[in-house]
Amino acid sequence: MSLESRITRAVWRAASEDWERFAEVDVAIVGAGPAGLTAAKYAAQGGLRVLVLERRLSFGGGIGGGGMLLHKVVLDSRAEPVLRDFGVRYKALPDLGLYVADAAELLAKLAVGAIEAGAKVVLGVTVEDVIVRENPFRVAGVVVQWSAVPLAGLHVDPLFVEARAVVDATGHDAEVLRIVEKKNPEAGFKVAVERSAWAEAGEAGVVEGTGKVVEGLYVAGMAVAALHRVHRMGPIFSGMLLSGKKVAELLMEDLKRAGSKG
Ligand code: 48F
Repeated sequence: MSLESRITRAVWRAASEDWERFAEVDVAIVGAGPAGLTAAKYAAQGGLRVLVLERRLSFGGGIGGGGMLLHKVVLDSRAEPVLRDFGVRYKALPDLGLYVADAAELLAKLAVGAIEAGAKVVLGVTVEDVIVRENPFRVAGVVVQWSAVPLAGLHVDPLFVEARAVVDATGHDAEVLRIVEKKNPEAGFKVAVERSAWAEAGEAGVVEGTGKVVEGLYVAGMAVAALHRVHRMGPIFSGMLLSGKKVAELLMEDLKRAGSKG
């Protein structure tokens, strides 16, 4: 057998084994930014089957751009336990009451932490819709498509991932929430837009607003700001990490009660 034919067989076989497992998971997290990756680690560590679906061919979301393309991100002492759990090194700036970390290290270690805890991260896929059930209304999974398909302007039917819980961790655009709101008015919530910058209020508000939106659908990270009209906060990431951790804890409570499919 030629090397070429073995390469093709290896990719197909391993990918299809994975996708067969992805057909049904405990948690589908949309977006591999700071909130999504943090949620993925803690939920997987807690024994849930977690799949992270990321549109781009890279992870980290808004981390990589640092602050105005400078390669540092800001955190504060509230994020310290999470930084320690992921092994992210940081520098304290006592006169400013802040920590700084390298953007590249933060995004790489969040991804490593999520993957090593057992979460699967798939790149290059876009969530374009959700699966729903009615009476009572609930979100029962996501509808996925290769990101290249919409870019090419092709009409191709997608595939499905059934999930006991879906987390919108898509950042500023709150894409999953907007899709659910637009297509399912009976879901009974409205998505607005985030408010202008107020770092302190934004950091607190994102964590506070993290949680269940409707049955089967949760929100974490900057998507919370769009839902609850929270202020933006710029390149400080404690709120994103704590929001990810909070949603994982809620998922474990809610799903473990019903028993994991792990
Ligand atoms: O934007 P993003 O980093 O969201 P986050 O985790 O963190 C926000 C901060 O980065 C920053 C901030 C805080 O200081 O203001 O913006 O809330 O990551 C969101 C990820 O979701 C992907 C997107 O490519 C990005 O990597 N994404 C967005 N929509 C979809 C998606 C979709 N429909 N399907 C798959 N991935």
